[in-house]
Amino acid sequence: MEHAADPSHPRYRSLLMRHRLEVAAEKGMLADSALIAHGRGEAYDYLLGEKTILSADFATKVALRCLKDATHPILSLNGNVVALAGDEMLRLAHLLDCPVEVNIFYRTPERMTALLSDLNERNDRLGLNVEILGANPDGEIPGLKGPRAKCETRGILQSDVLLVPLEDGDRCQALVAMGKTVIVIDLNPLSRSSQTGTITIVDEVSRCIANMIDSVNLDLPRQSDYIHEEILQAALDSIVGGMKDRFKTAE
Ligand code: PTJ
Repeated sequence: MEHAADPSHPRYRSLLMRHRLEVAAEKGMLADSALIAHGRGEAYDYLLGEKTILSADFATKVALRCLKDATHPILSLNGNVVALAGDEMLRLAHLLDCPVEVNIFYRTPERMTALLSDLNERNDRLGLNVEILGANPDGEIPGLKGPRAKCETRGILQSDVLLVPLEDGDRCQALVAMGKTVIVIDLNPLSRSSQTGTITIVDEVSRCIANMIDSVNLDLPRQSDYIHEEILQAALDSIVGGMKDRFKTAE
């Protein structure tokens, strides 16, 4: 059930996202710290003007091209991502003809079951047949300790290009060290994941995936046109410049 708030309300989108998290929390899908992580994201999104900035739009298109050109692309999903953008992720995986893999930081059997069953329900409701991995973790990401290293051999382990929204910095670094192209979606341009990913999209996850779906048939820029430091700096500039613009309007 979606949120009952009026779509014309200025904070509708934000209320809708919070509601999605509340529903997911009730179903046991989320980590205890999921709402804290979301709050940090919301703060950055507010500073970015709650819109896709130009540099993020460019990074999105480069990332999409990498995913389309990959031999074994995969979309890695955690609790927050399934809650906020589960449908969009499945639609994108369908368009790319690739699997998704549930891969969570705070791993418990109960959360894995809740997330896998939520995704299976979404698949059915959307009339899609996306392969959903994560139930049989028979591999490990080298260099990481504990349950967060677990993954599937024919999923994350064999992938050459991965989409990892809201990723943990250590795991992002470990995946890059394996020689993979790691595409990060993170509203915080200063996070370790943003810094260490191969391609970073500083945007809200559901907005970013909707943009990817809309861009799937466009002529897309190449990875060689992407300059990581410039993309991150542009996001920081947008946050600072955005504030200047707000003060100008207030004068
Ligand atoms: O489901 P699990 O167990 O894998 O846990 C998921 C969370 C997100 C709780 C876990 O990975 C975590 O604690 O993440 P962090 O270290 O808080 O990092 C989350 C990053 O995502 C932060 O840099 C936030 O700014 C950013 N973020 C939060 N919400 C969004 C976001 N980025 C894009 N879109 C969002 N909606």
